Amino acid sequence: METEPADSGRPAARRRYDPRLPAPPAFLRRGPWREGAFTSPLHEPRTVVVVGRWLGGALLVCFLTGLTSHLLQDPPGWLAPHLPARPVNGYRVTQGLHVISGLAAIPLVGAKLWAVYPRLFEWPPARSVLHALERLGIALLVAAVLMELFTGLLNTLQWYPWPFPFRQTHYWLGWTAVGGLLVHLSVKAPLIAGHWWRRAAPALAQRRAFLTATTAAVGAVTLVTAGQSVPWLRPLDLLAPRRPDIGPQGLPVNRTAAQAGTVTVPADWRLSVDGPVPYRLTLAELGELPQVSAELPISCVEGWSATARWTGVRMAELVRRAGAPPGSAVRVTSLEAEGPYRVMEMPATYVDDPLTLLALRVDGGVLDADHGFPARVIAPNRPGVLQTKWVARIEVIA
Ligand SMILES: Nc1nc2c(c(=O)[nH]1)N[C@H]1C(S)=C(S)[C@@H](COP(=O)(O)O)O[C@H]1N2
Ligand SMILES: [Mo]
Repeated sequence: METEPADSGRPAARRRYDPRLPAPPAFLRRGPWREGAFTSPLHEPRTVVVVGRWLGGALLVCFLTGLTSHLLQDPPGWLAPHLPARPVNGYRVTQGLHVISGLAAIPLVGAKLWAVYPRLFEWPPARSVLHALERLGIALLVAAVLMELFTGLLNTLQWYPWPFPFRQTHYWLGWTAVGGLLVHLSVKAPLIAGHWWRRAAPALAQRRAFLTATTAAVGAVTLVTAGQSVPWLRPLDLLAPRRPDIGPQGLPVNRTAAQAGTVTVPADWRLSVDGPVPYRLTLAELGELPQVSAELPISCVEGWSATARWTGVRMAELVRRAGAPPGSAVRVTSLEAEGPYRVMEMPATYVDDPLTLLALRVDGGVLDADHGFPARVIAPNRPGVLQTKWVARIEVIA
């Protein structure tokens, strides 16, 4: 083990205050402001850079997959017609990565903040206007990242204990964090470059232990939660809020029929299809149309995903029977009285995909009430929130 040269006999008890700058007033030199308040040798740039690289990687993956999710769920008008219905598991993978990288970032942010927190008690608090702005920027960055991780974690628990809308807030805070991160990286670029390579810093046994512990924490968090979206990690899925195989018909439910207030489907239920040639069908009549089966996942924005074998009528077939040409988009309305997922619009790429179904059955059985009986939408590469349950009406809109 190497130690840094130290006159006190203690490794790396660095001088707190720059002798060229005004010292803090005597009454302040207590607690975290006293000389020698921080004794760990790990409050140093190499440790910060190594943890920062991992954290930066996790945040980058989290941001890009989050952006993907946002665009798939709520695309601007110009983008909607270009969203791809393939790969079938695309959204499952990106959303799985979003939650995995976000959870991994939690221990990483803890390690990173611990390594740098003595800087909070720097003296003087700001050396110049520019320095004050930089510190303000870091405060904003830290606040945005912590809020993102906190709201995202609670979202996976389906817990929304705040008055603001989750998705928009999470989206704009994501941009705030990325903006703050880019400024931070450019300001710190020389420092980062100077400590990027191992040879630039003295080897420290404590650093190695700290980095190993951080890696272990990230590994543990990932292993006990990733099973909610990665099938072969399912047996280890101890801490994730969902086991993707627990629920009616072996599939989880995000919002039950009771929660949605549609427990009873009217006895005279008919599917209405509106297009150039509108028509209505009973469940029995729907069952007489050509039935198609497809292996498709439900990938919830809240982090879990599960694949099932769905059987029903192709959306394209229903639209064709209404006299609409290929390339038509539809609006689907649920029996549900109210709720953010009652009405859903589906661009033509999904409508035309041969795997997009109005499903009547799952894994061989009639749909459970909680999975959307009598009929639900299931389409490839789409967020779970758009897989509308308890369908009442399909309208051709373009
Ligand atoms: N009408 C309606 N459809 C809905 C929902 C809803 O609340 N209302 N929840 C959606 C969400 S968020 C998900 S993840 C999937 C879950 O489907 P499952 O409950 O069959 O697993 O259904 C979607 N379809
Ligand atoms: Mo969901």
